[in-house]
Amino acid sequence: MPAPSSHVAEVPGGGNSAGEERAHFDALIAREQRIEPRDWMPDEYRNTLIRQVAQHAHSEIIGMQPEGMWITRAPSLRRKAILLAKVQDEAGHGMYLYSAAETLGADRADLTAKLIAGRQKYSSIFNYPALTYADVGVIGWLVDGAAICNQVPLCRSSYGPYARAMVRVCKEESFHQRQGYELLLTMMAGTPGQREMVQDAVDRWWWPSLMMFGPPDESSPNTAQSMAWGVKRHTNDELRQRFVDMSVPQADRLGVTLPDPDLAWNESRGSYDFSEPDWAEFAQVLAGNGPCNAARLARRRQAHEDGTWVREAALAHAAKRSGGRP
Ligand code: BYC
Repeated sequence: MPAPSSHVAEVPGGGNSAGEERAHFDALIAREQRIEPRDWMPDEYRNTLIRQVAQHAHSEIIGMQPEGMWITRAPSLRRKAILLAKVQDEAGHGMYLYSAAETLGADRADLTAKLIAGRQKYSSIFNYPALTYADVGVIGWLVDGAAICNQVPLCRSSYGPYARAMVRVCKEESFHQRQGYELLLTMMAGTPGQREMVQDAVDRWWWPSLMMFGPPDESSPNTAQSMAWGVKRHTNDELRQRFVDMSVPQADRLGVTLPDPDLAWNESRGSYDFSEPDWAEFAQVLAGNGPCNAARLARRRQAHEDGTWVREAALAHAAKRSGGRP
């Protein structure tokens, strides 16, 4: 189905003066219609989107690393094929998102340069190590599960190219979550040692997964404005609660214990109560001091350097085909 159009004719007042353009933008947002690359938009809106979309793209690309190292060590051909497909999907998500950032005027090479110089963020979750094959399952179940909670509402984000990219990304994330859960169900039906590996991985990934949703609402500097613009549709705490409510019955079905002694159903709220993640640890990870920050950036930097000849060859080929025209 086509996305709602933001064509000028649908909102009276779409004009050329600065005031009229601002009014047109505000009217599109108020009507929950999409902003498209051709539309005028305030610099702050553009910059917020470039910030979020670039961080999102970087997360997909850096996010290939924790699981990627298990491709050559997968326990069977079937598991290897599944994991290869998943990690390739993440690369594809990064590419859609860099393309969405380009529609805002960002330059892909510049975004990559900022990432590898440590000047742009990526999700905190990928600064934790994947220690056993059970981590592959738990990343699929919890990390992709958290990503789905966060990203399904982004399919209704006000910026058209970002929202449309999210539709395909969410379909693929759904497969990613299921393959993780299916792997864990298989391991839980295995030996006591396999069940211990799963529980250990759940203990390590639960809290970082809750941190993926960002700081608590009262200390989130960007949420209010991003919600007013329809860039975000829910606050960080709303989505975190949704994720906990979704995960508890899934943990019960698996037969694992979530590592929070205060996790309890709250009848009056119709939701689970849960403890606060360690926000001091979150701040440390964002400051570059998580267990794997240095290794993740070093690996990304190396991959970028190793790919120099490919970029040069592609550019030379494109120049030759265009006969030297820009
Ligand atoms: N990690 O005011 P706030 C995947 C930053 S990958 C790092 O709440 P906002 C997958 C935040 O950027 C999917 N930084 O900000 C791939 C801000 O810093 P700046 C990744 C974080 O933007 C491979 C500051 O803290 N998903 O699925 O309103 C394998 C204050 O925060 C984090 C996305 O990127 C964090 N966790 O909300 C498997 C989703 N949280 O920029 C799976 C798209 C916060 O002011 N992004 N910060 O310096 C979003 O929805 C929002 O940007 C956030 C943060 C909810 C993350």
